[in-house]
Amino acid sequence: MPDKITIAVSKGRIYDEAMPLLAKLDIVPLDDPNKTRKLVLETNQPHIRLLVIRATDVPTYVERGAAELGISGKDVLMEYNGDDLYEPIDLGIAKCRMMLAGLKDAKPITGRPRVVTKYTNITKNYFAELGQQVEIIKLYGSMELGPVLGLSDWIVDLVDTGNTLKANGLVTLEHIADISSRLVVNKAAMKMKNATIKPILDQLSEIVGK
Ligand code: PRT
Ligand code: MG
Repeated sequence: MPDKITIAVSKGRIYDEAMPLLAKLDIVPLDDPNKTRKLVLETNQPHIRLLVIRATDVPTYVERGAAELGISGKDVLMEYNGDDLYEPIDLGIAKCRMMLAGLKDAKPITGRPRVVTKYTNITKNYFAELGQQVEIIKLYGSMELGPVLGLSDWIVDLVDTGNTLKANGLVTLEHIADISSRLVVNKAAMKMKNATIKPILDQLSEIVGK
């Protein structure tokens, strides 16, 4: 009997890009999260189910063992301070960059630069390494508005095409990190359910070429 496995994944771009990978392992959900209100999706494999949750909650579920596996953006993992998680595979999906950005026609900054972001830990660590004093202001969305409305000098956010920045008169200033989604594994489950988890890891590594 294979062990029961729960895979935590967020709806949206990660789900959309992860499902083709799982399909190559013959793991296919029986419901479409965009068409059902179910948060737990059975798959064609009776011992495997998907948990569809907020992106920022994936590490919490996996670290605490509520899910054995998860698929999570590197941005979320960098921001999350956990150590009971293995991060064995870069799946190479949902790629983007973590960037520092500011107004295209910015006035010179006087005093400590103010930075709006939802990634306060990443931002704090980034500027600490540079030895630069900044004031970090937490927002939960629409970070681009910070500099436009004079709330901040800079923003730290994810950038893909750059269209969102451009539409708001912002330009990138510094590259902080390359982002993609990673497979994460609960440490205890890695030992206890190794017979079931190891083949999944091996197949995924092979598929993504790592
Ligand atoms: O939507 P919800 O609030 O539930 O959660 P979420 O916004 O975290 O989920 P989702 O699905 O939007 O993003 C989940 C993950 O996708 C992130 O954690 C990243 O790892 C990854 N990802 C990849 C991105 C992007 N690319 C991306 N471009 N997440 C967000 N964006 C946003 C960015 O924040 C900005 O607002 O898209 C905008 C920029 O895009 P461009 O193309 O205009 O540059
Ligand atoms: Mg979103």
